[in-house]
Amino acid sequence: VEVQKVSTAVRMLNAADADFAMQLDALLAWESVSDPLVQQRVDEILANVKERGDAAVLAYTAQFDRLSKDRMSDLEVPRARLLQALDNLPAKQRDALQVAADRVQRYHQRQLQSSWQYEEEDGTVLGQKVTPMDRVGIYVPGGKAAYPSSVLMNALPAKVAGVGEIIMVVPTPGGEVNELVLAAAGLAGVDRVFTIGGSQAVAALAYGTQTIPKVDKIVGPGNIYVATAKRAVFGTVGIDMIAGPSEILVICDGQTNPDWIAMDLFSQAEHDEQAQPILISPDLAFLQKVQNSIDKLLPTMERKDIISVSLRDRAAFVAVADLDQACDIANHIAPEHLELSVADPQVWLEKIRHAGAIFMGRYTAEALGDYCAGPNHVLPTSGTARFSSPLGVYDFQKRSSLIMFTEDGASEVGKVASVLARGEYLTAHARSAEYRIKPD
Ligand code: HSO
Ligand code: ZN
Repeated sequence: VEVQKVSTAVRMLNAADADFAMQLDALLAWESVSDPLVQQRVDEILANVKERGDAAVLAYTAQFDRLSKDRMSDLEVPRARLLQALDNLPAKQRDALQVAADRVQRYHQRQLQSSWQYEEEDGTVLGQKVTPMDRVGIYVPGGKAAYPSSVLMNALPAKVAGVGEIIMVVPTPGGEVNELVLAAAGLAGVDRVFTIGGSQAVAALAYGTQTIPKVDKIVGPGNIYVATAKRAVFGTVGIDMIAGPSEILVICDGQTNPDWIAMDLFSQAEHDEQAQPILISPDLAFLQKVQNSIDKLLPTMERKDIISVSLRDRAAFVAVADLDQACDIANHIAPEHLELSVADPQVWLEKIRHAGAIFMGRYTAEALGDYCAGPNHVLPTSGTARFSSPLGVYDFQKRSSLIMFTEDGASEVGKVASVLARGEYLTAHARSAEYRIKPD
């Protein structure tokens, strides 16, 4: 048997190198796997569920999750069972979950948008009416990737938005349920839970079946089958983002305990072999110290196998001239998580334009944000923070425009509409407006 050496030396990039930009971009490149075979399989599953409903979902669940039931209702977890799971948790876990939920709820409360109207001089009223969605679906992965914290992060913003009904799906291969996930669903106020997963669950939520109600939007992470299915049903329903592997970018002035920084990098690396931890510092000696911390700490980590692959394949230390340059690089990367582990984070915050979440100061470990700081941990990855935002209450609210003219207003604005409509040769439009123009 070959003894595998755990390679822990993180690649070192220097921002002063001529080909630094190329090296960095090569490292950032991450192809979201799109497999034509998966696509074909998913299309088939979607079509089948659309046509046959419950029967198809039951068959796929038996096939993929080794869970055979006669009726769809046997795959529903009653709300009382969720509350029982919550009750049965050790007090310490229940309390922690409760504190996290309270903090997340309080933070998201601030994101609520409200309706508004204003009146113009002639009495014309314009405005925007904000409405929550009627029903949303939350996909929760099963097995090892089942995170109760993600149940809170997906369900609570919907709850705060005032969504009428929250339907959760979670695969339970072999019938094995995760009590913490059920408890989190109970706490977050999820209305109905079905133990189904994969593309068949996405299809059931998107099209509705005899038992599973059709939702308006599907959120939550999942494997390639789930992601492919979500992409395919987009348009029939809304979806949130399609997330890539987790990323953490730490900018450090060299004055933080190197063990802390090493562990912060590990904290995202342990999610996934493809997770990306990057550390930027103007202090070369500090980078060496963090490398020493990594060498010391890695063997003690439960998930050292995953962490070491992430470190080997996707991590980097970047030596920069100063913190200004560090911020420029951070903006180029647009990381999911950015730690500003520096003396004066508010000063450097000014320079940061693209990041999913910004963790300010030496005490602010990203892990706190993953669980209980309050902001959402569903964040844009793979540079998409350039144009998108954390999951929030606004993702579960939509807007309708409001327009109300008075007789005078309709007459005046109607003249403008008439001219524009005739320019487009749309006579019905023009005449509809002209009927309401008052004769002089
Ligand atoms: N860091 C993950 C969220 C998470 N961490 C859940 C722990 N549990 C999102 O990027
Ligand atoms: Zn995490």
